[in-house]
Amino acid sequence: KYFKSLIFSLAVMGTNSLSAQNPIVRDQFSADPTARVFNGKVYVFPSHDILAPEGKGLRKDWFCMADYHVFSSENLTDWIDHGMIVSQNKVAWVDSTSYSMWAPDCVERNGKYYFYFPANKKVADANGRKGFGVGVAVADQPEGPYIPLPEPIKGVNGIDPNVFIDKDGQAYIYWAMGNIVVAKLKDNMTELASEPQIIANLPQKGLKEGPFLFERNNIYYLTIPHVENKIERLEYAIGDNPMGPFKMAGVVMDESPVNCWTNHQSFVEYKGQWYLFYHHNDYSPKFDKNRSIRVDSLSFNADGTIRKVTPTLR
Ligand code: FUB
Repeated sequence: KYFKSLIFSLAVMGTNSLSAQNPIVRDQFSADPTARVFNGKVYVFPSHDILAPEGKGLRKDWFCMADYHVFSSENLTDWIDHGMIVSQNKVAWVDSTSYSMWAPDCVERNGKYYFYFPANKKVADANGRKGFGVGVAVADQPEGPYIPLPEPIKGVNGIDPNVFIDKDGQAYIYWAMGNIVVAKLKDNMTELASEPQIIANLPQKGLKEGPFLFERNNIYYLTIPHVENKIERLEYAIGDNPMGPFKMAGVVMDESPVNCWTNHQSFVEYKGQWYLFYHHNDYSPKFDKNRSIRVDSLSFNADGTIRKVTPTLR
């Protein structure tokens, strides 16, 4: 389970500037990385891309994901794969023939770890909706074991959950379904405390997935992939409230120059340095649904705007 990135190296290039040899997971495909700092270590919760198994009636040209692993590191060089934490076969509400375990998140509250994941539902809800729901699995440690709740979160129909706990203790959940949606979470972290609302003032087109919100110096950054011409560009909007309104503020990372349709981001501060986690199809140049997670350092201008990150692509 323990592996060392072969040529992952960190080279100091100036104040607060590091470049890394990527990707960071090399023995399996991984995507949609959410990085969190728990107990002095960085934990990364990615999706786990696989090739569609034969004989299951699955599209060969689409995303295929059956489970999640979690990885941790104390130095961003040596990574431990803690193994599978949640699988589609073990979640009561998930259609285990769908291979649809897309981008997840994990947060800690009062010593419990809440892992949020989207997947296709087995049965339609009271409103007749099947589609994607968002489930929660709970653990006492970031590595697990995680116990999935028997039902998805009521009122959340969509993909790519992201949870943010503000300084006053209020938790928010963001997700995507046509638009970017936000709602407050109850303290139990598993039920909505407010009606879902579409985040106002964002571009009308091209925001389909992957919201990730973080706060720095009282600025709330809503980061998001934006697609205008087939390939996603990582952008961000800023505001002074977790529910918005937000104002689009710039680009964090340009579109892939070599045709990876998706990108998906998370931001974390670790030992005084900020990092952007994202993905690219490093090990699958001809099939961009088999991706690999990456990390690069990130910095801010004095006014709080984000300096664009150039990916350390090979
Ligand atoms: O990994 C499947 C989907 O692709 C994610 O949910 C999106 O964010 C995109 O990365």
